[in-house]
Amino acid sequence: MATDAGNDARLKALEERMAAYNLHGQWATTSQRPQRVHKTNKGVSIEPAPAGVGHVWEWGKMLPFLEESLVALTESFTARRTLILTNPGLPRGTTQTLLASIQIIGPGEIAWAHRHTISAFRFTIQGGPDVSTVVDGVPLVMEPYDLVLTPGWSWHDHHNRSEKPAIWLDGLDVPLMIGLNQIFYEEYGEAAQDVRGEADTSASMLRPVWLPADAAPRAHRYPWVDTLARLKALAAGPVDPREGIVLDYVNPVTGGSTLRTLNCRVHWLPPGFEGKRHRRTSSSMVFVIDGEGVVTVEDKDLSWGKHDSIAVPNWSWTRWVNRSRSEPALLFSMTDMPMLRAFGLHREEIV
Ligand code: 1HN
Repeated sequence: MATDAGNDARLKALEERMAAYNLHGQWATTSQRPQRVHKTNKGVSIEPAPAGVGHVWEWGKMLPFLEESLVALTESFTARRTLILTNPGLPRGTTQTLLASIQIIGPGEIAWAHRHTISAFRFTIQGGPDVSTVVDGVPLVMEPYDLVLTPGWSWHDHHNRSEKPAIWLDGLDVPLMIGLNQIFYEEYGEAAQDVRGEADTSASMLRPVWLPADAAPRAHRYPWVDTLARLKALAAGPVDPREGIVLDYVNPVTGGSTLRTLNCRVHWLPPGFEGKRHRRTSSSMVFVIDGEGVVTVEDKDLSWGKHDSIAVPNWSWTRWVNRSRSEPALLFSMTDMPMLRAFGLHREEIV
């Protein structure tokens, strides 16, 4: 902005008097946002800079912490014994909108019933027929790699009736809810809910008439046997050049994204797969079900292996490679695409 010296003094005096009245000229604001400013021949052009960095949490390093937390925090009661994957480039959260954590509960333990406006899911790592989450009275079994939804404001308590610790990945929209200042939280008042429904997943397709048609997505379980069978059936077919064979976990009630704010996907990278470089305005967190490879995030090559967790920030150039020449790699991911799509903000570039 061009001003002469005389006007400068006048403008400065005006700004000071305005500031005393809680007013600030837009011309004088400096951005606190992570952003990249480009000067083109037409003028200034701004794009977001990725918030946080690409990062891998290795399973082999995480497991000892988890096991020690089981001894150090003998009972979790109303809290959760869950280790939050905090992005080294952010004050909180795994990405700017998503939070992932790894939770462990001991044999015979209950993580007490509560509900919150935060939407969440559990992706089982170590589970079985005697591990479950009760969601709004409906018990959902957690076999390895089953996905279980705990939609915003649904009551949920976790149970381990097996002989060994149960472990799963929690995925939640915590940073977004904090940013919007929309956190409501309530304890049930008892450790566990009464079981009201059948474990049958079709229960989530039967909606009580007193709930509005667009009621929040209900309790639901996606058994891994079904997911794997679907992946295998499609494995010989066409492959997405960025991420191999990709399946969305569709919400059975809305037909839309897995939860209102976040989406879950499963990916099959064929042996030797070398994905195309791409970037999206959404951010994601990826959990390695099986396999090994490299993901390049911006200018960093990050190696990953079985059960590692990976943060991929928004608008960062990303490239997936399956290092094995003989085995596919299987990835589970969550993204904040539904939040962005709701406001028409989802963009993507591929090279
Ligand atoms: C939470 O309520 C659970 O219900 C898990 O199991 C992880 C991380 C942050 C905030 C609340 C749960 C969580 C959480």
